[in-house]
Amino acid sequence: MLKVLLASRNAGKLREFSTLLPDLQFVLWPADAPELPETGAFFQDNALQKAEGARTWWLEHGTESVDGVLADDSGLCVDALWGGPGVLSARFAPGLPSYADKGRRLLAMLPEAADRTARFVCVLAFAPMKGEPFTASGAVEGSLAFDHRGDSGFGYDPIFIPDGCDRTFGELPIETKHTLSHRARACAALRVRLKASRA
Ligand code: ITT
Repeated sequence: MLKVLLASRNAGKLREFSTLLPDLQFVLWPADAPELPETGAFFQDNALQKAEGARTWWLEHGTESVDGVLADDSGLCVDALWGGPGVLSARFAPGLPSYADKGRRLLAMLPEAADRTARFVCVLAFAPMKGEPFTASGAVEGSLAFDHRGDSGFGYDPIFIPDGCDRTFGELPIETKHTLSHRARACAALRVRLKASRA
């Protein structure tokens, strides 16, 4: 079983990875480790920056040996906002305390007749302790709800309705999210890459 350092502090992502990648043994990013910079313009840049930054830090400060480092950069891209908040999803409306408030603020930015199409995007970067990092990505198409609905999942789940459903990710069972989410698709692609790299 691969032992992997998970370079994320997002509790929602951590919960999902333990279900989506059951064949990996995770070591959590320590509470006293530094914030990982994510200064890129694209999800891919940020995912690689986090994975490589965490690998460098772990090589010097790590308390146990791991096979590699996994990082996730993801976000909600809204067509009427020219793809925003996108890579800035975690930094959107920084003055608002909760994701419920951020979600409502995002919905309020859309004029009533606006195109509501949107997608969640996830790019995973895996940096082996020895060797070149690689990425795997996934997306799920959908639309923005008119209200904040449901409290399942995390982040912007309560305002996003995946195509083919009439409920938000906040209302759908987590098992349904795991069959079609951006992160589920990225994890499926990652498993294929990991398998190929070990063959
Ligand atoms: P780490 O960098 O420590 O992993 P982060 O929360 O800063 O945590 P990102 O920079 O990748 O992570 O930001 C992701 C943003 O997109 C954040 O606001 C999430 O709430 C949101 N997001 C990503 N995936 C999501 C999902 O499956 N459901 C709801 N919101 C999601």
